[in-house]
Amino acid sequence: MVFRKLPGVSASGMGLRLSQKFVFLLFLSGLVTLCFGALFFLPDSVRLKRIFLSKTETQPVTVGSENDARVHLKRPKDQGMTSAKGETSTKLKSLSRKQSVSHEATEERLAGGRAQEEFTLPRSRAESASDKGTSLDHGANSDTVTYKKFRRCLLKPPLGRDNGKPSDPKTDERREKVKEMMKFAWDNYKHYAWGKNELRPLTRNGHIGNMFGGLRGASIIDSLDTLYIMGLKEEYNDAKEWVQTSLDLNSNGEASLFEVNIRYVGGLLSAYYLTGEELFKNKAVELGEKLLPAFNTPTGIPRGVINLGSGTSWSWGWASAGSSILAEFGTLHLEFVHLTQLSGSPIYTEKVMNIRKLLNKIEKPHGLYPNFLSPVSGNWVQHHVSIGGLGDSFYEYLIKSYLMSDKTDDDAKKMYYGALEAIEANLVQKSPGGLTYLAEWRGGILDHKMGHLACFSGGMIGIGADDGAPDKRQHYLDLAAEITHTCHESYTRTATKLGPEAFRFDGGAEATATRLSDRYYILRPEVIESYMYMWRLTHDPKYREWGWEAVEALEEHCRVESGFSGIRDVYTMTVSHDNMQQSFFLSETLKYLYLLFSDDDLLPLEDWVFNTEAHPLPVIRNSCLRHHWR
Ligand code: DMJ
Repeated sequence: MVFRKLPGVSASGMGLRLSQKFVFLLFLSGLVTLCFGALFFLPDSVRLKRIFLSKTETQPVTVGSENDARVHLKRPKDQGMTSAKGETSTKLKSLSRKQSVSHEATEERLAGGRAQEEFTLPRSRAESASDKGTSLDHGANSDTVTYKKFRRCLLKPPLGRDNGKPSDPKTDERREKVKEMMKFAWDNYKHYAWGKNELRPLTRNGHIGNMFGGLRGASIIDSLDTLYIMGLKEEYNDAKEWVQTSLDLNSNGEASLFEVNIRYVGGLLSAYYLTGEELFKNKAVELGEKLLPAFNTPTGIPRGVINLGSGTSWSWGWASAGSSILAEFGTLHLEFVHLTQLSGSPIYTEKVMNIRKLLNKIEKPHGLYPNFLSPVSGNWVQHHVSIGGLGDSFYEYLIKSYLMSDKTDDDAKKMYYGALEAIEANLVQKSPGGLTYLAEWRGGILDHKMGHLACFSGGMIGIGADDGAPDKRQHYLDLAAEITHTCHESYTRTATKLGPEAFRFDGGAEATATRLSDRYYILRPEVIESYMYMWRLTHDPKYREWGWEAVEALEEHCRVESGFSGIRDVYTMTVSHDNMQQSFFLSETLKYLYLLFSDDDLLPLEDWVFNTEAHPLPVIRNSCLRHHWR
């Protein structure tokens, strides 16, 4: 290399000065890099960090971006089957949720994210404004779980390798059919009932109802995640835009605490966790705050109804002696724990832990949890026990709290298996025809009736089987399969091949409705929900076949010109429609069907727990969130 000679400086002297300068510059740039790198180790609350790094934190995250590229996709080769008892017993496909989290980029990971990238809307002014509009300071608490951290602590990409597309063409065709049903239900809602809570498909108008305290758009909030996982991009974007511009949380009406929580809070939370859109998180937390006054009772057990504007709360008029309902106050845990995660405020978790504590302490008749409890005295009001309506999702949230806590919530685990033992000892029955069912219990007297709502329990007992006592695991899986079989029987014994609201096992009846008032079907998901879980757990093809029977029946009897409708009598072929497309049809029934015909890597059960309205919420891996991430 030739240096041009400067006056008065020898070539060797110039070389020395240059190398000194070079070393100095090197040192300086090293120092700058170190300082900048150190920012990542500061807590989120430090101002300097927010100034330098806040932009990347608040961008909607798209799969395949640098945020996700580090999530390692470790596809478990099907984990060992636990030994089957005999030919008739169902085999358990073990679901280990304890895999380690690794963070390398893989091609599979990137492939899994393509669809999501295309979903991301440009951030509009309305959204940016709304991001700033909530009363809680989401960025100010160092415990706040950022979206990046959360994504890095998942074991697998949420949408799988190829959005869960099954390799088998027949299954894929069935999945496409379900997607078409969703689009049809959505398009009609959009056309005739946009912004209202539900579609009335016969009269082609909207229904508002009185469950949501003046909140609107229940079908929109309930559909966000379903549209998203199905890849219905335009529809998802319309739904998101409606949330941005029209979801008004400042309503002043009387709402069911339970319904607002499972549909609105749950729907917004899962939309946030799937997409990373801050808008959904902020709306969820803003709404969560409005629900808090319902807990202002002498025991902290919330009342069932709350005025979202004034915060006044009271019990349902039909609930005896001003009591609160087990399935209502017992179905808040999953959402409220996530509200604490996202807001950094412990209050949500404190509220639901207080409910848990009281229920754990109180004396239980035969180990059972009655459906009515006084929020004033903290005592049971009546001894009616049911795994169907009034009780159902309380049990569901116990096992799901345990799973969602990355299997660290031992109280929930103990309470769930304790309750299950009591249910087995007191409610599980075998009919003369050999069908296993769950009766209801009234102060020690059995009512041999099982509601459609109770059919979720096949799935619940199935997902809890693996964590039961080692000698009980296969038994629980068999019990789950038997209950799911009974619920399927209740469908096969009707003219329409759809199941009644309640069926009985007395007076010669076997899984059949004996009263006129129990013969209706309102597009409920519970039976299909159990097919989906049992499919994931066993891969027995009969569950997909049963799901397909339901699709055909829905198409034949519930599809009308402008949407889907419930029917008044499942036992007659000349159906009478009830003129209501329930929002849970879009959120649950069609989502579970879609998952049933998808590969297991679409919303893998190792990472996701579904709330009782089928909104997926991620497992919280505290050790990963706390320690591993910078
Ligand atoms: C849904 O809103 C939820 O599944 C709830 O837990 C029970 N009822 C409906 C569906 O049937």
